[in-house]
Amino acid sequence: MTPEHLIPVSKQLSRILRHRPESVGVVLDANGWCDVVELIAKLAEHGTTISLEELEVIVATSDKKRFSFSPDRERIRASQGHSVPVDLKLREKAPPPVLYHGTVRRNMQSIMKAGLLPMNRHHVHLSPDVATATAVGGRRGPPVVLIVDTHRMHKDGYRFFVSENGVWLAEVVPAKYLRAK
Ligand code: HQG
Repeated sequence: MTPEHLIPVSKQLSRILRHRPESVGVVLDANGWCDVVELIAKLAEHGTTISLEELEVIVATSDKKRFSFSPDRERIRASQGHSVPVDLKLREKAPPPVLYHGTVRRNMQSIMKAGLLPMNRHHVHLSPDVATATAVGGRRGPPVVLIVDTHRMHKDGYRFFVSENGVWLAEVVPAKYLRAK
């Protein structure tokens, strides 16, 4: 678990590395990587003082392994969840027979009509089990869990990807593959 005092920094890192690098003046390369030294310097300029050791603690303890270092440890990136255009070189993989998606009731009418769409992110995020989907949906209110017939989707030619931190991703999920749990 990420130490309590580093959680706000971890959330700020998610925001910077997935959505708003320009908010602190860092640049992500085509694959989403950001120079570690530059990141620490820019964070300091914007009022967040963090050491390399603390950054390493955040990366190592993030419950969902949200971030990773490059092999030479000179760069850092978010493993998934981006809204900025980056190519994560995701691995395409055959999915398990079912996956789950956690959402909230107010989205249901639109989802059952249009299917699951990536909205602001690059992909639709799917969970491997009901507990995870319940937690994802629960971020926004009383959760509703959908069962995705990934077996049939895959057979019908839809592609699935897994991020470095084990999140299942799809480009879309048409409504006919969804049913409420
Ligand atoms: C909904 C967190 C209306 C969708 C989580 C969701 C996850 C639609 C919202 C990860 C829709 C998008 C991703 C449609 C989809 N009509 N609503 N047609 N299609 N939606 O945050 O899956 O902690 O982009 O149901 O744990 O909630 O940030 O996706 O409610 O793993 O690492 O539109 O983010 O991880 O919301 O969450 P999001 P998500 P982190």
